[in-house]
Amino acid sequence: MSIHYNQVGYDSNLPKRAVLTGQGELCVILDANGHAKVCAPRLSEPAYDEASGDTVRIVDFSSLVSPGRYFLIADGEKVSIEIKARPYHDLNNALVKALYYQRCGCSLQPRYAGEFQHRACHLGRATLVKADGTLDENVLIECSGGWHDAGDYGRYVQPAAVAVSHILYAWELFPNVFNEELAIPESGNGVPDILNECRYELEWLLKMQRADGGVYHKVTTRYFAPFVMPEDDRGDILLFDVSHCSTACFAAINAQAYRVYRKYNPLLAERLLQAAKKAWLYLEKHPDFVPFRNPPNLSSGEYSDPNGEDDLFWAACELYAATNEASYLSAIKKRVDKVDVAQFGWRETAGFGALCCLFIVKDTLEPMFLSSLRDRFLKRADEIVELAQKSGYGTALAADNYIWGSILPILNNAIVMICAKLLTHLDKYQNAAQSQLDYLLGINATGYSFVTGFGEKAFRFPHHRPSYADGIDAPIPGLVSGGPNKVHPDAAAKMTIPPDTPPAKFWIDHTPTASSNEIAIYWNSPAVFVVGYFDSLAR
Ligand code: G3I
Ligand code: 9MR
Ligand code: ZN
Repeated sequence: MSIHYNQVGYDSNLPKRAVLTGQGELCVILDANGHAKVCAPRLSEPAYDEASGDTVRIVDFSSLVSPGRYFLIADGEKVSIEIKARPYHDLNNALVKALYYQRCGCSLQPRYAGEFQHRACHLGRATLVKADGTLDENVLIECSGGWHDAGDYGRYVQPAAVAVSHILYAWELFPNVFNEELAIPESGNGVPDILNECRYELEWLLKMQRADGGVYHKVTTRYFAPFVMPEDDRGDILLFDVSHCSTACFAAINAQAYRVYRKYNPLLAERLLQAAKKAWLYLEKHPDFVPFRNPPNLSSGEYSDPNGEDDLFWAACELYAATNEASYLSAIKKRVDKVDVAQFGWRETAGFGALCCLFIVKDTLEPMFLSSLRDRFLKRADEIVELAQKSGYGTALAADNYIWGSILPILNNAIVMICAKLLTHLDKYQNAAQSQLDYLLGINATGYSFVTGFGEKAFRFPHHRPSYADGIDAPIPGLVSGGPNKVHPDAAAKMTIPPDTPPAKFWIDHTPTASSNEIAIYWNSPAVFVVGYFDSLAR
């Protein structure tokens, strides 16, 4: 396939491009009947794309603005493209609704889940595992609820906190696009469904806090479950020790959620804030940093994080925003120079703290502090724009950085550029961010749309247990693939993808390959931010 295009559609008012791997011979755009030539697209000079090994040409048809279906033809190939007034709205809703399908500890009713209904899962109490891998039967807690993390059925605190934060920041910065009901059990209760859905995760997170404020790292079975429905995963439910980073991320997300939910539910908001403060106090009492490690012979996701300063920075920012207390401000200042302010991942989280300073509490910060943070943030954004410009496909990822979940750094970088655009109003940031949206929706070297159910050639075989085990052909819709991963291929990827495959193509739409085709809540959530932003531009 030679034409790589945005399979979900193009916004009438935004720049429009496709990428060709052929010569671009006889490149035209025809009307829906395939007769009249509606525009002669502009073709760029060929450029070599290191990550894919492709030589590519960019087709620019930004001048085409009338909504409708068209055919893009080049090199003897023909694809159907669509220009719309509001192309990303349904996608945006589906990305949030996908989290409903990840709910644990409740049944998914046909009314909300349709054919993807299933019975309640993982309801048992969780027993604490000690560092040596033996069980501590004295600690048995009720911690049902929350979202399954990914294609597996584990529930992990840091990924959860980060996923909710991407979504709550999307809500805080572009509230107008999240106003529709999503057909979830809480719909119609007077609270926007995006917040109803996040509350499901937040209520579980609250259960993960110990009485002294520390927060357990995760709750999972001993090993990853076989490919069965969640209610058929009957392994013992285990709770893993309190960890430093989980406690800090918990403090951060609860303080942010306090701010967001205050208006809708003051009692919930107060619980969230108290929990956040308690977690912070715990960290003050236990300042020694120890990264979490899986106990021996237990193999669910480790999510080991070697550094807690970024998470403490984030927590301090959100707590400062919630309370305006000077002690949190000094905790921010103590760390701000040590963290990468452009990171929004499960491991590095300082970007959320930066957003809190730059957008939420900017008026209460000293101008010097604020302008230096802003400069650092914009410098990172400029580096990312440059990275995207080096790529033939416009992708903001270096060729050697196609890691496990490469969609995360790509969407992470889109978030940075979107925020830079909000800060400066410069189009260069938005245009480069749009190339990452295009990447997600088909302008990538694989030619697939990385969202299930969205796009002519959307991926269909996620490493996702329910999508496999439910007996329905189609995968659950609105799920985001981790994307190409040449750095850490698993056995299934090694068996099915030739070793000399370039990084940006090191992906296969094949259920067994966890290392490249799994889905995860924290891959959907940055997509909610990015797609939400572009949806907010629609007129
Ligand atoms: O820490 C090292 C670093 O020192 C080294 O330089 C670098 C080399 O590339 O690797 C770093 O560690 C990597 C780590 O991610 C942090 O980026 C690991 O090798 C890499 O295997 C690891 O991938 C993680 C993967 O789990 C395997 O543990 C992904 O980030 C993470 O998203 C993924 O998460 C899984 C959960 O475990 C279970 N649930 C599903 C979820 C999604 O696949
Ligand atoms: O299915 C598991 C997936 O959800 C995890 O993200 C991944 C993390 O390493 O592991 C997968 O489980 C595999 C296990 O690690 C090794 N044996 C094969 C399992 C299924 O692919
Ligand atoms: Zn479950």
